[in-house]
Amino acid sequence: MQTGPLFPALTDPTDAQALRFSGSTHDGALTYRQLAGVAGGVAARIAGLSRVAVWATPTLPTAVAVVAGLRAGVPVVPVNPKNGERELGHVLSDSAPEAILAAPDVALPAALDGLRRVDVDPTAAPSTTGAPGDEPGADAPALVVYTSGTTGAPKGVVLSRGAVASNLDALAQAWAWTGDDVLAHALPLFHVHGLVLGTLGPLRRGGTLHHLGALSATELSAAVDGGATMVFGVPTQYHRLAADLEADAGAAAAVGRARLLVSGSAALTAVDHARISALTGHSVRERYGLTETLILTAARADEEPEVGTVGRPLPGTEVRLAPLPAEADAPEGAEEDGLGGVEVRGPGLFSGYLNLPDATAGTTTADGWYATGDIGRWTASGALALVGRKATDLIKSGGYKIGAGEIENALLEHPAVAEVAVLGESDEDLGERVVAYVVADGAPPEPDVLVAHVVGLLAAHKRPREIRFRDSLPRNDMGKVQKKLL
Ligand code: MCA
Ligand code: AMP
Repeated sequence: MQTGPLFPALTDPTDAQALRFSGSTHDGALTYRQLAGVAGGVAARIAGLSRVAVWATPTLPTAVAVVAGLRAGVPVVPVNPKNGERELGHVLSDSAPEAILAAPDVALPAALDGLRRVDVDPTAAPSTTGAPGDEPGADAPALVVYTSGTTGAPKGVVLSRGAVASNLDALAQAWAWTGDDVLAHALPLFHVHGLVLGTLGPLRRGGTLHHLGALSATELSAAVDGGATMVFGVPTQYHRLAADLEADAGAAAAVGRARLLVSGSAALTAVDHARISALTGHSVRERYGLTETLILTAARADEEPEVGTVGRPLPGTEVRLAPLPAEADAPEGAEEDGLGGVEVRGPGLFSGYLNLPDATAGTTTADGWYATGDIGRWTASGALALVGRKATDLIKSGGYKIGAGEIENALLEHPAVAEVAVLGESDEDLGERVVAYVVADGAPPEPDVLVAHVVGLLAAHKRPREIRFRDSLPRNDMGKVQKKLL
């Protein structure tokens, strides 16, 4: 459990580099001394607030704003700046922040007009008010991260300071991650992967984050030549990087000089694993987690990973496989011995869904086990292999979790849509892509009209990549759509 400050390196800061952002409109870098000063200034302005939102562009001001919130002991709600009108409205009304933290030159949407704006300028003069007082304890909330469920609007996952700290410390053990490491990635800063692991991770170690803007061969090879030692990415990024590196042997050799490549948020295919390995000489380490649980398992840096697995449970985290109920929407081959529902118990678990006590109560057993909804099996070496998910209503596209119900609800609001079923189909680049089966009310509209309707309400990455019109949808005796038959 966390004791002491979340970021020890900010307590007695040095001139070592903490943050570096390149490839975006807010290029820039801060040492620990500068970060302590600037974040301290912002922290002083928000101290005492109950919660703040951060306009989470992949930029230096976002990282500073989140550190400021954590230093001030004010829970932070990172907001996806590409949210559609509907998601943004929901996140704001549900999380009720008392201020929005953003870079000074960013134009914010009208939905934020009523909120106090706190400009975060990394070049501002450092705080003269000195170090903040005592930090809150391990149980205090650090972040509220919004994530899609199978139905309804996204839910706010409350993550405590202790959960964040203990999970990062366990990952540090697995990957021999120290203050000497420079982590390179190009992940968004409103999810656990890019924000907790990718930003708070290096800062907790006293090391460096180098955010690249995009995980291209050019950016990444230059970053490694400039000292980056570790790389994080989602499988879609590694898939695209492999294609880039196949055309650039020099860049592939440079990336090979990094210490560790890590993939997560979705499954890395064996093909892309082999491509990256042939190009760089590195076996990519996979790790597995959920917003609600943080990271459960990881392939270790000091062991050759078993391809097709997500490694062993992290120190301090228990993982078990529960028998699958007979009626579970199990993936093909589920009858095979050894498959079970992945459950986890440990210090990384969330504190609950914001404002949703009933939904929260259903997620964890009395003795602390959380059912992930994923299906897996143990391999002989004790690593976890994931084979599927119980719900057909959750889609993982490019590492983003997308709830089918949210898109179905949006489509049903269109007058030309009578019935709809949304599901994920396998996609080489995105892992899964969103497909909508629609029964039209009258003459079927142009597919583009329905896609534009969804984009008007939700983030563009949730839009259907394909609309397929049907005369009817297959339903069971209860009237529930049987997506497996589509
Ligand atoms: C972008 N687009 C997408 C996706 N991303 N469509 C479907 N699925 C996606 N994932 C759309 C955009 O809306 C846009 O549409 C067009 O593609 C190009 O957008 P752009 O921003 O240029 O996209 P990109 O740079 O190609 O993005 C691909 C990406 C991105 C880098 C793979 O999806 C990404 O950053 N994924 C990471 C997700 C992530 O961090 N997940 C962590 C959550 P238009 O042209 O219409 O505008 S999971 C988690 O936190 C747990 C704990 C874990 O295990 O890590
Ligand atoms: P999220 O709620 O967005 O954090 O997504 C969590 C889900 O991502 C998990 O329940 C898994 O289905 C999936 N996931 C995360 N990491 C991996 C991985 N390494 N391999 C396969 N699936 C993963």
